[in-house]
Amino acid sequence: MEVRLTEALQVEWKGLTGPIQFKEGKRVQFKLDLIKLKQHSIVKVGEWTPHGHLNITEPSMFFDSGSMNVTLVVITILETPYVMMHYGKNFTGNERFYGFCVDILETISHEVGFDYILDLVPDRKYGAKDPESGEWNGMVAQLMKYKADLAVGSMTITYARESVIDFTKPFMNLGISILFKVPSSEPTRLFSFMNPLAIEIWIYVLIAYFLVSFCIYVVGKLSPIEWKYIHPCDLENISIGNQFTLSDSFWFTIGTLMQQSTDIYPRAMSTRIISSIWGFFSLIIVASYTANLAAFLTTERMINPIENAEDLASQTEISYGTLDSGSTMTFFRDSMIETYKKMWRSMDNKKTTAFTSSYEDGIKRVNQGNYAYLMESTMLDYIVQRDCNLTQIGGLLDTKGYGIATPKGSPWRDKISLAILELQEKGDIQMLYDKWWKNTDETCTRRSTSKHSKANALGLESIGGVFVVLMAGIFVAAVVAFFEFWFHFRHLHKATSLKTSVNNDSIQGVMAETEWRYTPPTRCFWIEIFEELRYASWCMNKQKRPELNRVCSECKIPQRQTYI
Ligand code: CWD
Repeated sequence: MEVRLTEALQVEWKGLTGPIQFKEGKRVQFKLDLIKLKQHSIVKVGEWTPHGHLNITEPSMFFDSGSMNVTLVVITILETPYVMMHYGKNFTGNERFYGFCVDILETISHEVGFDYILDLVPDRKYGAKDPESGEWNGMVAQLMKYKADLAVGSMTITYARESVIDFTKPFMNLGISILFKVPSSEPTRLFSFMNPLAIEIWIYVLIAYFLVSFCIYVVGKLSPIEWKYIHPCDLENISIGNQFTLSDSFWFTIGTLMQQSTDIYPRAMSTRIISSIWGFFSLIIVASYTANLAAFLTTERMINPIENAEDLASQTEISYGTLDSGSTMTFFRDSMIETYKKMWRSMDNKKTTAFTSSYEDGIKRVNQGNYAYLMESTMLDYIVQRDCNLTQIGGLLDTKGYGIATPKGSPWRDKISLAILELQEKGDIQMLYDKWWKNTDETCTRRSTSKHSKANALGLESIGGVFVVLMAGIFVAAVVAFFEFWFHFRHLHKATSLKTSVNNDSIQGVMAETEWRYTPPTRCFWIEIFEELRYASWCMNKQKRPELNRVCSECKIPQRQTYI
């Protein structure tokens, strides 16, 4: 053995377990293994060093009983129907407790093989971390301090908790939802008949009515077929009139909309197109209105001021809150979603009123009105099945599960997780759920929900297409009217040109003396068309249509023609 003695009373040599050093008479640089005797072996469970002191590397070894006759300390919290309590002298120890979670615990204890002492958590809290001090409270703190082996109840598995304690596999899945008072039914109003269509549809129908009436008036004016002789037998009196006067156009469209016929019958292709499209439009609007009116009359409409969390966040009239120091509260506190952040700010500002110490307080406040309670859906289901004045609003804001909590590294976690999976697969947990949620006499009978109106005012998204069809129809009719006008005018122009040239021969004979020569029309056509359009748009109906007395400066022909 080689022993080296250095200055300052230091000695160092290599032993069987490695280097051995002494400094100033004390041993330095060494490590002690902490071992545990198991049934068949010795297991290293930690180590001790002069600097780091004790470091337990296998904490689970300290929990492993190795025997079946172990009694675990289980803490819980009262929460109907998970854990409830019998009060009175007749009930002592575990007998005091009953409920869904108590049944699960009992079943698991038989499966896994342990006894337990069930007791309530002293501060009656599930457990939340104080953001300032970093301290935990409730059942989580009890487990962290190893004051209990298990925490059983409606304990939500969360990320923050999972970092300080362990959870088994979830035995129930849930999410946060909104508990609110059942909305009152809407009072009947004098103008309820307007409800089937949204207000913007009424406005658009009115606009469409004016537009179509005006279009039919203009198209009627343009279309030559709509002009007819007022006195067809009086050859001396060549008066022509148009059946689509402004007032008649309005009368014709309202008649069609009201599904009544009028004595005006469109004769031109263009006016027929526009009339058919308006007829189709009227049919759809009237049919939709009638069908939706029936739905509105046969169902009871409910006034629901809020429909989801966004509605809650965007108003200030209805206050809302959660259970204090629970996972619902921490969900809003830690959320990164803008709506939930906003809700948290609102709740945090009204700390004293927003948070309740028990969910019963929350329900009481909801029943008083103007308050929404954000709570876990499983509990919410239980409540709404029993209190017909309360209802769930919207869906779930998140999804999570309830698990049984253990201290970090507890050997019971995996065993209980296995037992939970087995109970789930066998359907035992579902049976327990039915027992505590459904098979009781406390459930209330709700009025048939089919009576509650699902009828909504028809909006642009439902019948907006018919307006598009109408616009397309007006466009087509306008194009057709233009062609009708064009072809008729060309025909007319040709006829008058022919007549003029015949006349010109004789005029030229007369004019030859005055040395005037007729020049064939060039820009005359466009001036004529302009004149004709002006006549069509300004001519008041049932007036004697003036004979065209166009003195066309371009053509230099004094014309006096009768427009037939
Ligand atoms: N908890 C909660 O935060 N909200 C609720 O509505 C109910 Cl019923 C309970 C507590 C939660 N389960 C937790 O573990 O913190």
